[in-house]
Amino acid sequence: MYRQPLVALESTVIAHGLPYPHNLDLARRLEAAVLEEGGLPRTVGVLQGRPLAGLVPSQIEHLATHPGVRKLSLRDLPVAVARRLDGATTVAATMWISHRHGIEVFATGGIGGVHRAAHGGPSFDVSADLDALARIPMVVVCAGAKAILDLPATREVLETRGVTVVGYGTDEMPAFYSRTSGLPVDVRCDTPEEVAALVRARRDLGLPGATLVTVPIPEEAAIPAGEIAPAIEQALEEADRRGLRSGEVTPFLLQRLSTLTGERSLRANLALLEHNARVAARIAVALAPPRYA
Ligand code: PSU
Ligand code: MN
Repeated sequence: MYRQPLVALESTVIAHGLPYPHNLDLARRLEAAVLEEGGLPRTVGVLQGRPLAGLVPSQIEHLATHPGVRKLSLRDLPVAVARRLDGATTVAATMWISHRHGIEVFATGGIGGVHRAAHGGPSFDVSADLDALARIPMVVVCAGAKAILDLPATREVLETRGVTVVGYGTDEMPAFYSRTSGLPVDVRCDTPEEVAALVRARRDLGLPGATLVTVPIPEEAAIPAGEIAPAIEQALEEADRRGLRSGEVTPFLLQRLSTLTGERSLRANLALLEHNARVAARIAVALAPPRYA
């Protein structure tokens, strides 16, 4: 069977990660970027209880504009299906639906991970994304884990759960807004073909779980870690004071950061998302065998 260069795109970033109209514009730009690189985009979401991989423009617009759209992680998927709800899918839920649709490559911004502890003790807020990465055999292209998280702890969990972390053109895991984190990757790849070879090896070994391709944000959009750190601290304090929990935390932090940085973090987020979509498309093309006329 001919393997198509399909690239899954998530919808939580559209519905809950970015403000309107940037979100809708970005959703369209991501699909265009995948097409330009020779890939076939498939934006994933749930509409009236149907898990779909390949939303049409009116469905994407619906997710980008309606306030009642839920953020769906794995645990929420059966609820949305049984109750015929509309929902945007997180990295974890997007992986599940894409995998069931035979899609192997997926592009996002930053994965979820281990949240920082609020008062010294453990927070136990660990994104279901990490669990999905440990169990679902896909190639997930991202700019690392979101900088609002405990990055060293997130790195440790990826190691424990057997996720191979690739540095795309780098020896260090990028830190979302910043290009470096001081944390090591498992292997560096400089071309889509090198990534494809790793993915095939993982497939042949029958290993569960993902290959996580971490791509540094484009230089011109990057924010040095020292510059973004005070804004992150402030946003975290505010989230703590408001007693935010569960899925509310990440969208609140991203939104506050955007305000606190004069939208610099928003521009960085948009730039890295588009770049990741391009890299994912190139990897999908490298994984699709050549077609003979
Ligand atoms: N990447 C972004 N912005 C986002 C996300 C990823 O650039 O908003 C979303 C993804 O859908 C990811 C989710 O799965 O944030 C993590 O949420 P939580 O920390 O609640 O698991
Ligand atoms: Mn969480």
